[in-house]
Parts: sequence; structure tokens; C-alpha cells
Amino acid sequence: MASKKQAPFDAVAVLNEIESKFELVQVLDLDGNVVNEAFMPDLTDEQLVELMERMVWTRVLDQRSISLNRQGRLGFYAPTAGQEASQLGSHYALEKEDWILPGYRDVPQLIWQGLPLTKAFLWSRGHFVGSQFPEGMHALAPQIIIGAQYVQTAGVALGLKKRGQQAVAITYTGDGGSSQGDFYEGINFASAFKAPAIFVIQNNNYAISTPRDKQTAAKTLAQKSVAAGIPGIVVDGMDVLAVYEVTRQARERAIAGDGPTLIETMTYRYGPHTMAGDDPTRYRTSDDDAEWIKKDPLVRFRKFLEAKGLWNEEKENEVMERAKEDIKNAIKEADATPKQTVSQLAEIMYSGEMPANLKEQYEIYKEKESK
Ligand SMILES: Cc1ncc(C[n+]2csc(CCOP(=O)(O)OP(=O)(O)O)c2C)c(N)n1
Repeated sequence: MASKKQAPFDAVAVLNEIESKFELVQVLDLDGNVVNEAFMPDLTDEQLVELMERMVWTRVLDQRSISLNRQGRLGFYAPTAGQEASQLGSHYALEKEDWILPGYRDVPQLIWQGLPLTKAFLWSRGHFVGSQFPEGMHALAPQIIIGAQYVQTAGVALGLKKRGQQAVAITYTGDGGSSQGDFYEGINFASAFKAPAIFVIQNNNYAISTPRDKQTAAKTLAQKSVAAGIPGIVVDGMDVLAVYEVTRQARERAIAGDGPTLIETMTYRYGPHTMAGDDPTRYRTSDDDAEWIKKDPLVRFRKFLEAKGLWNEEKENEVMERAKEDIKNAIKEADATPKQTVSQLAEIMYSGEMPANLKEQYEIYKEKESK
């Protein structure tokens, strides 16, 4: 056989080129200075302060939820401290008519979308009243199945488009979720139909104990957008202004009919994965924690606001006290909510006829529970 030397294919060069394009977007540096004026969002002083208030309030909620869980007064809880900029910055870019499809860690976005805190606590306890959202609140209950919300978001977004509504559907998953089949199916379907969706990957470096580098060989998670034919962006998830602006622009594109965007927020959860026994010291070092705490979203934004004369210790204490009061009242109300019964569970599952075997059990419980 004649020996002919073939030209090497240059797909590696293409890959390297693509990967090099996904650079981290930032607005604030660690000292709260604006380092990217062109990207600075157009927010009023009142809005900037409101964003900080929400982050401070949510940090207190996280601390109190952890202790309530330890006292046995809450059920499922996935800590949020460290992820406030990623969660609340993206949420702040939304409008009331937009739909949120959260994961289990995204309860703060639901609260700021209008979910009463009492209901959030009841959801944590597994009480069905916690999943009955107020009329007109556009959100689904937090998804526990990793990645499933990505497929659902493609569907909700397509529905909004078909109805001609000026609204988007936003969803959140973690770095682990970006390895799921549902993740790829969701972004691909939404892309093909130019559905007004915003897909957020909150990359907090770990899927429980599995590190980010075991999820994929891809340099960034945002570059997964390329295969779906949609724009993707990596943003500093500890920088609330950068997350807000990236999400706002993604929303604008979606509303204009230009389809979905994939946003990767680089963030960190300070606490355990959930309160169900995870011990992060087994897979993270205190140096890792210290590195990320230096980037803390509240510290950074506080410095920015203080330099503008918009924030001080007194304001911060006020918000913290308000949060504690809100939490105290909400947990009291949750405690006063009648316990759910087995028969109620069956009733809310079926609006019509129940299957015969269930009906039989239902009658037994109904009888028992009426005493
Ligand atoms: C389909 C599915 N597989 C496995 C699990 C168990 N599980 C719960 S949380 C989790 C890790 C998810 O990590 P990541 O997506 O990075 O999100 P994070 O919790 O860090 O926000 C796993 C594997 C699940 N809930 N659903």
C-alpha cells in the first residue's frame, strides 16, 4: 500500500479557539470597584440598595434555616450562603410575568417572586400547602430530580411563545446538573424552537462531594451552549451586578424572539450540600473555603455601596432585625398550620376519579382521620 501522509484534522484547534472565548464577565473587583464600566447595569440608587437588602435578608434566612433544621423545626434544607449574588442578581432581572423553574436550592428566588415565607417553611417540611403558590405567582415548586427542570423550562418557554406572551422562563441547576441528559435535551429543544428561556448553571464547584473536574473535560460549562447553537456566557457568580446584567440581556434577547441563553455563574456554597448529613470537610479544604470567602458577594457589594454613600452598618442591622422578625412570625404560622392528612394528600392528587385500589385506602384513612 502506498504510504501517504494525511493532513491532520484541525478540530483540536477549533476546540481550543472556542474554549478560549468563554471568559469570565465581572463588573466589580473584590474591593467593590467597578472594573467594567461598559457592563455596569443601569440601576437606580434605590434599586441598588434593594438588591443589597435582599442579599442581607436572605443570608439571615440561611443562617436561621440551618439552626431551625438542627432543632428539628424544618425538614429538607439546602444552604444558600455564598450563592446570593447568583440567585438574587439573576432574579432581579426578571419581571412578574416571567416563570421560574427552580431547583431545591433556589427557594430565595421563589420568596422574592412572592412565595410567603411560611409556605417556604411548609415546603421544607413536605407539607402540600408549601407547594400551593399564590394565585398569579409564576413558578413551579423546586425540582428535586437533577436536571428535569431544564426540559420543563423548554416546554414552559415554548408555551409562552405560542401564547404570544412577553415573558421568559428561567431555570437553575448546578454544575452536576449540567451532566444530565435532561440538561442537553432542554437547551437543544429550546434552541430549535427559539423559545424564550434562560438556563442558569450555578457552578458551585461540587455536586454533593463530586468536584467540578469530574463532571466534564470541557473547560467551561457555558460552552455547552455551542452544541445547542445558543449563546453562553461565564459570569462571576459572586458579583451581583455582573449576574444581574448578564441575565437582563439574556431576557432582552429572549423577549425579542432571539431564543435562549445559557449562563454559567461561578459561585460557591459555604455550607453543606443539604442538612441531611453532608460533611464538606471530607472533600473541601479550609483553604478552598477561604479563597471563596474572599469573593463574598455581600462584602463586595457592601464596599461598592458604602463608597457611594448608599449603605452603612445601621441599615444592615435594620435589615437583619427585620429578617429575624419575619422568620420568627413565619415559623410560628407554619407551626400553627394543621398537619396534613393522608386523605388530603390523595384528594389534592386527583381532581377526578381516584383509581379503585387507592379509593379503598382513601376511604379507610378518611374514616380514621375524621375521629
Ligand atoms: C436524577 C437525580 N440523580 C441523583 C440525584 C441525587 N442528588 C441530589 S443533589 C445531587 C447533586 C447535584 O449537584 P449540582 O447539580 O451541582 O447542584 P448543587 O446541589 O451543587 O446546587 C444529586 C446527585 C437526584 N436528586 N436526581
